Amino acid sequence: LLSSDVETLINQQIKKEAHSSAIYLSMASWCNRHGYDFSSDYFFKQAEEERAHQLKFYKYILDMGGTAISPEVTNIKIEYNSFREVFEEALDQEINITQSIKSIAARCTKEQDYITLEFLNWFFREQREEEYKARRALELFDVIGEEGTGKWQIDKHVGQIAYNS
Ligand code: OFO
Repeated sequence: LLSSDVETLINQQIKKEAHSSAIYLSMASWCNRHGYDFSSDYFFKQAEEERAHQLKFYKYILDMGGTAISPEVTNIKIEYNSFREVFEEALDQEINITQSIKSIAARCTKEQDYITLEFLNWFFREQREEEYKARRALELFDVIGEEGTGKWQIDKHVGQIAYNS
């Protein structure tokens, strides 16, 4: 059984994952509208992954006899100032999510909730991968450069980002 504090934190996390998914969908739209089709596909995929994270937390609460709450997601922005800004915000988003999962783990450690801690390990591995991909995408802006056909090259390389652990 989950303590009410842990259950609340996980329900908040469900909302954050749903929010992440919606942000990525919006990024996919922006990239597509500006001709960055590989990046658009990349963000579509990220949106699906966040949805999967949301459901994983959701089912965990139910498996543990708690009440999973279907979140309301609002305030998703539509416009970005630049191609680079999209990726800067994607990296910030991942770092925030990692921090948020760490806070759940800190609470679980205090309560000796080893079952939830073990469940969270999957997410820590996932966040390592997610942060890597977001950081790698942003690095492309510096290593390739945005001048000339740079943005076109960056977009193409975003389509090839893979994580090898
Ligand atoms: Fe759900 O991990 Fe990314 O944000």
